[in-house]
Amino acid sequence: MPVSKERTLILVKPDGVRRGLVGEVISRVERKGYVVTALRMLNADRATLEKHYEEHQGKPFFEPLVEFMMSGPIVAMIAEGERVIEGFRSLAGVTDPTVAAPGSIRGDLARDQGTKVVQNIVHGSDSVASAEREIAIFFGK
Ligand code: DAT
Ligand code: MG
Repeated sequence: MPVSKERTLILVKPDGVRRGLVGEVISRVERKGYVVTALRMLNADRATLEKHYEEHQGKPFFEPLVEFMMSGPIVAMIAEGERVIEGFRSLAGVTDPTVAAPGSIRGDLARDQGTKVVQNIVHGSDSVASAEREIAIFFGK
């Protein structure tokens, strides 16, 4: 694999699956030119989610976040391409869907629901180290 080629972990969260947006997310990833190389639907357990979100342990939204992520099935995928980590974060938009740019997944498809945890359709890894760690959690080594 050339050094510039990256992998990222994308999750369609329970709100995205419930609303039938799995295809929409995959479509945006593919239309941008990234390649989906692995895909699975699962009901994530608490241990998996606490590991995935370990950087947020102790924050007030941590428990609501884990509960939300356990509230229904999620879809995990690996996407590949040059600078895909940064590229998918850009496709997703900023964390707060109220102000995420129109044209982004969160900006177009999500909004504040008045819940303790922000519900924003997708997760995307934020660095090479996070991507490799998160891919191992959902897909093994
Ligand atoms: P991102 O998913 O954009 O990388 P993050 O890693 O900071 O954001 O947080 C993980 C998720 O937790 C995020 O997608 C939505 C939720 N969240 C983050 N900050 C929050 C806050 N201040 N209040 C409520 N939920 C929050
Ligand atoms: Mg994050």
